[in-house]
Amino acid sequence: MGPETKEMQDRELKDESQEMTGASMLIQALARENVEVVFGYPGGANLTTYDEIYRTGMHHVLARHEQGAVHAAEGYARVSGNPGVCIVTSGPGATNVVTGIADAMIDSLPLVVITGQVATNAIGTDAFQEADVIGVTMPITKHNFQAREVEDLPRMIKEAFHIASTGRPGPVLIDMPKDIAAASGIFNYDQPVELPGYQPTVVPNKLQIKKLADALTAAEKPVVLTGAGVLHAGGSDELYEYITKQQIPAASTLLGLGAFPGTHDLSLGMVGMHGTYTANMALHESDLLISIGARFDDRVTGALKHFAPNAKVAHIDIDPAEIGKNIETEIPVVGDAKEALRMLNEYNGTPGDFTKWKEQLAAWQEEYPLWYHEEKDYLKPQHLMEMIYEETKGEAVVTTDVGQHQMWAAQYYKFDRPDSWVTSGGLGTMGFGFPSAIGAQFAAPDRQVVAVLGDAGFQMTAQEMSILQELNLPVKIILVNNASLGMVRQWQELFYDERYSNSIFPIQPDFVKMAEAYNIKGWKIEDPKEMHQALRDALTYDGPVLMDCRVEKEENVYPMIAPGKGHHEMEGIKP
Ligand SMILES: Cc1ncc(C[n+]2csc(CCOP(=O)(O)OP(=O)(O)O)c2C)c(N)n1
Ligand SMILES: [Mg+2]
Repeated sequence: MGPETKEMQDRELKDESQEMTGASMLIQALARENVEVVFGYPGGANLTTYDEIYRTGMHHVLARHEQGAVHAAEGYARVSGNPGVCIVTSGPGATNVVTGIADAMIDSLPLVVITGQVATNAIGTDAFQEADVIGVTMPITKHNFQAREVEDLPRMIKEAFHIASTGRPGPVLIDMPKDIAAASGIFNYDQPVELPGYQPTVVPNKLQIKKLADALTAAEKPVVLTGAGVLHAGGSDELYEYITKQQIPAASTLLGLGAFPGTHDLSLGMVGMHGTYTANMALHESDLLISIGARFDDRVTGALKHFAPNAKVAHIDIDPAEIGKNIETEIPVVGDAKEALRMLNEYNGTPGDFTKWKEQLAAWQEEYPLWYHEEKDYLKPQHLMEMIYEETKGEAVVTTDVGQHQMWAAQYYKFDRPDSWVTSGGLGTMGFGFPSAIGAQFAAPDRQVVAVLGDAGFQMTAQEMSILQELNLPVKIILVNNASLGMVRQWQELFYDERYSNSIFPIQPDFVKMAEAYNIKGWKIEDPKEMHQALRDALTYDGPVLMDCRVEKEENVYPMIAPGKGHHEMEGIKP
């Protein structure tokens, strides 16, 4: 795959305290942060930086649109656990990454985004390609900087990586004016990061841990809700020990899938709008809800007035602002999920006995599993997901776009690993799935990466097929083609009396030809009988593939909690 990733690491690091340009400082700093690859796009305001990239041979992947670059950086961050890095020019280059920055912010992904800026003396003059990126990204970054003196750069970059990757991870932006990139100064990267105003609490309060352990002993119907915070903390081993030792049933948010193995007996599946009946009812009936790194998003809670009416709520989160934000919390635990779980595992409380509760949950699982009508003449998208799961043996990295296919992937691919699921949960960004698969493939060059995409979402960032072609990245694109904005169509069917306003495509491109234009192998599958073999061929094909899978157009995602309804009011459960 691609150019050598080792190049950067092997590149000689320049001596400390050497005089160099701002652009050179940036590249030196990235090497010191062990950045393997950056995703970006050049332009007038960052030409000096790109000249430095040229001279040093830094591993840079040229996206074909800045949105592609930033989503690739997100996919890389999600799978590698390290900050994704993105370099773009000023003005339109910078505004093109705004969606990805907002996406990373709400899904807590560590990013370092370097935007070019017009020269310092032109800032505020409406100069060519000037945009107030600091103003625009203030509310959607964990922090942002504008370099005004070249010697500030090393400190800012070091702080940017520190802030992006510690505490609750998130995107940090450095705006780098053109003259600062060209100016010379002394590079000093050895100063420690000193941020008195930023000291995330990692180790939770022992008394709160004890309170939580005692509450579990007293509980009869406990349930754990795992969120992405467990994944960001790298705490899935500790989570496994906690859940299995204490024998607590566990539900997951969309973004938390894989933190605890989806195929384990204690796994209840996903909660929320399209979660499983059992996971949602478990929350509804529970007397102790232990949320770990989940933030009670409205798609998870349903109507707040009905949410977990009998439960005492314990909430472990590294971001204190999340605790009590949406849900009243009896046992707040501020700290890193891995650390909190380690402390819970060490605490020798009296174990509870949840046998009756688990029997009830097992009965629901038996009676109301995920289900769909099987049909001979149409390919069922749910069946497609089951086939992808089977053919990849659950070992692939799966990325998705946003819509029905995303929900089916979440429902039917049983994620057992913590590093295999890349999806846009909070922002729900169409166009995310394909470029994030490219980033994921860089983070896991030896793994199979499957991009499960909607026919509409794919068209938002399809130009990144150029990267697959250029680098022969073996990403497998599976288009779940229902010739519509399926999720919009579903809502129009259910809540707008079937007035399908602008949600059904009257025409579509020939996706196979589109793939072929990029020298990518394309398949179109219409006959459901051919699907399984074709999928097998595609997944074992040596190189990038696009499969245009024609699925039943009118299929809806069920079960479902309609807007304004509670967990106990799911529709479309198995009759
Ligand atoms: C950038 C963006 N614009 C609009 C939406 C609203 N939206 C959510 S799902 C959806 C339909 C997506 O269609 P497709 O990608 O084909 O996926 P499907 O639901 O058909 O599986 C739309 C328009 C969005 N999530 N993101
Ligand atoms: Mg669609």
